[in-house]
Amino acid sequence: MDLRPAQPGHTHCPIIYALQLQNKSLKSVVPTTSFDGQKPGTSGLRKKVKVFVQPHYLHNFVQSTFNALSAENVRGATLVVSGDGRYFSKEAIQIIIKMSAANGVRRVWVGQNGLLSTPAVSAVIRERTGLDGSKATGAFILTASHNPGGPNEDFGIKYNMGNGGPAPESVTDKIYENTKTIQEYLIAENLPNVDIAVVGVTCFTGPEGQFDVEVFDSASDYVALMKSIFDFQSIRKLLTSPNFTFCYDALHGVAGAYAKRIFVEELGAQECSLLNCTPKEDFGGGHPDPNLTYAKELVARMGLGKSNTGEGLPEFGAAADGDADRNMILGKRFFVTPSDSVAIIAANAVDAIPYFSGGLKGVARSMPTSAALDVVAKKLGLEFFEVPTGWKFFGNLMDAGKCSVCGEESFGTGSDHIREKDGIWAVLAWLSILAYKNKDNFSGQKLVSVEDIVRQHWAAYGRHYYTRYDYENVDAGAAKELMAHLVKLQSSLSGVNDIIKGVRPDVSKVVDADEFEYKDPVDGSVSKHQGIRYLFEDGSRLVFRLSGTGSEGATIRLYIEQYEKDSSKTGRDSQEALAPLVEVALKLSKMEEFTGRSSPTVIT
Ligand code: VG1
Ligand code: CO
Repeated sequence: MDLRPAQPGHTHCPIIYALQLQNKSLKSVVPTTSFDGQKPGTSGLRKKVKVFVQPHYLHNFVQSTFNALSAENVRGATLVVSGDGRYFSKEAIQIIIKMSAANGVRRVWVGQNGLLSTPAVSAVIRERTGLDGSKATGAFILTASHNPGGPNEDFGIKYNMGNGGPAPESVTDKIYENTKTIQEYLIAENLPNVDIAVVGVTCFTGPEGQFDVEVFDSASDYVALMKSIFDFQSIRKLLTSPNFTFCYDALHGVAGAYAKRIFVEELGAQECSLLNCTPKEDFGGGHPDPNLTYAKELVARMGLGKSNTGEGLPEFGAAADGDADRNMILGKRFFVTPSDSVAIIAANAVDAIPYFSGGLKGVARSMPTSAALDVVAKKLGLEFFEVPTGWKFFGNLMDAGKCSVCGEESFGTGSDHIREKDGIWAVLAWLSILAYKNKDNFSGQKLVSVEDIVRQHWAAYGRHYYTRYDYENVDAGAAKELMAHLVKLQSSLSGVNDIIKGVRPDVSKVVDADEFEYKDPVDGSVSKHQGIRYLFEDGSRLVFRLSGTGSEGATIRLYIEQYEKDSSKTGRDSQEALAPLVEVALKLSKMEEFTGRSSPTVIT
């Protein structure tokens, strides 16, 4: 082996080395047998680490993915491989590098230390040009998102396409079919491990020809993209204004790698505004899910906890999940529901965010997300789409130029700047709105607050009271039975309305009930069984879905929504306003009877 500086032309970057193997590395064809249950869910394959570390388990899934892609996306291709840094990522990256070499991939790009947030991967696929002028064709993202990490917790992997978005169902279905019949995989076992802690290019003579691994800075491409979207100067003015205080909690996920660069270095926030911003393999033992239950420290800091003195609370708080595609937005003692958040961003985007100054192309939400966005779309005359849960459905609309801003109730918000939801983008969007609303008021006594913005929005558009009940790790058979029961009930609406009248005569009546089915307006593909809906005369909705991201048992999600147009009634406590509908939902579904649970695991 000889270690020498990279070729001329790369010398402007001082830390690049090319490691040339004198002997070509060999390709092994390893016989294997299939594993059950390698079906990608809402967002990739997620299982316990103990499952992933079984011999051949990861290999089978990676080879099944290569075999599902068209030849030009493998042979000679450039792949991004990185993730949220959770336990087992480092080992998985080396395995995928060796399998890529054996499958004829030309180069693999890895974020330093294997870290890239999900939105940063999307940005890298779309925006980055390699040192030799190459562009990425796809990515393996190593994350189980908001699920905990560590030797006894979850690992995950998903494939993203050349547009930067998650593989569509046509591809994930093919991957799953391949996992059922796989008999062998290819790997260059004697390819040395690459040091992913050091930025630089390593060149190998792989079994299929030249093969390079480039390790690059995890944040630069993403930071550059954010600077092209937002007015950093006006956000900086807000963040450095003496009246404004800020707090960001990365829950020890990969968002920490971006928060310091963007909020502190670029925008002038104080370092002490960052909480849990060192990425950890086990997320510090926590559940990296940005909601009122799991983001405990932030919730307490923002005065939403039980023991709060109300002294010196920050004006604005936000949190991210493990892979930094989710966001929770908080004001002082105030929670913004994600469904309201996307509606408010859409309503203010053109004024407050330079990227949208030419107008919005259209907006979209996932089916269970509240209809707050629908009202904005109607008022602004924007094209509107309702898609199934999971970000992959937004991608086609965006590629076709039909959608600028979109969101999900599950703390996911984003735009067509990439093809994933984007946690830090959402925070920058909110800071932009705050900066815009306060532009003539920075030195004033009191800033326009997050709460003011939300209340003004309700006054103008009405309020969608909204809550979600999650029943985690329920017996899978019981969950299926509950869903089957709900579908059966739908055959007689008068029967449904009799039950409702018996439980809560003050609740409006069901006028329609179905299982949500989606026909993609761009490619015509149809997705069935995307959630059970009960639609009420007054615009209220109950939705039931089984989660597609859990790793054990089943998770039942119950989404509850009620619209209030009367601006004198938009200030109620949401759990109190929704109590009658909740009661109806639990009775209709026989929740306790089927699951044995008298209360949900998490309420958001
Ligand atoms: C959940 C959310 C969904 C989101 C998905 C991936 O899926 O409900 O809205 O797109 O997670 O987000 P499910 O099938 O469990 O309801 V992430 O941040 O986990 O990639
Ligand atoms: Co996530």
